[in-house]
Amino acid sequence: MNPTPILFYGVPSGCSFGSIVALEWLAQPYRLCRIEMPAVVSSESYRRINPVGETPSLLTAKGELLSESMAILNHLGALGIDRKLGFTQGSRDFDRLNQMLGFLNTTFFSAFSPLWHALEHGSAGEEKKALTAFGRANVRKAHAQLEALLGGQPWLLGQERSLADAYFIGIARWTKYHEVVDRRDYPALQRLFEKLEADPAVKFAHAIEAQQPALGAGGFVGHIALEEVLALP
Ligand SMILES: N[C@@H](CCC(=O)N[C@@H](CS)C(=O)NCC(=O)O)C(=O)O
Repeated sequence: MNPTPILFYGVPSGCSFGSIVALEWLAQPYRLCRIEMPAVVSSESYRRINPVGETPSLLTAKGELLSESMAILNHLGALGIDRKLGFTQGSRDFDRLNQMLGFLNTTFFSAFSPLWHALEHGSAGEEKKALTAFGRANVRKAHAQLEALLGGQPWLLGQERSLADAYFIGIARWTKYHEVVDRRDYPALQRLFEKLEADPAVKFAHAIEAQQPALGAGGFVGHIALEEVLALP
């Protein structure tokens, strides 16, 4: 039994960043378990948490394992309906959130896949050139599409900050990692990015990843090692 949820987040620069931000916005007690990629995420030990060998994963308050960002974000959203972190299934807001999360999880996230592959699998020569060109074109296209979806709105869903913004910021920073696209060519996205970077929960998530002192909103009750989680009754 594990009454405090545990988020397994990946470093460096995992897409689990968005789930950390979401937990901070939810402001209910949670713990974090740091997973190094690719060494630990692909280990037999971690595969007991997530057989796919990816982060994020969540051990919920009911002691159930959940993986996939969309599932985790929706789980957290359901716990935060009263504070508008999530919405009732079947409502227009729920549908709009899911639509945006779907775009981010498939088109926006996947656009970077060729670049990650080239980086992590030591591609060289013609293969690296092709992957990089493909990735760059994908990332540019996804940025143009998201810029159009955002329109003149302050946040991805409109007037209010949502889980989509939390997930966006964890992926959007990859442009720097891969030195691809100048976000200033997408002014609405750049404004959103800057606004989110100033958010205390985003600052907290950066500090956690960098193993710096992190000032949270009060929900974070500390780290737990993977071995300790696996030994939980
Ligand atoms: N479909 C999964 C994808 C998760 C995923 O690809 N996570 C990456 C980090 S962003 C990972 O764990 N990669 C393992 C590795 O790099 O070895 C989701 O949306 O949560």
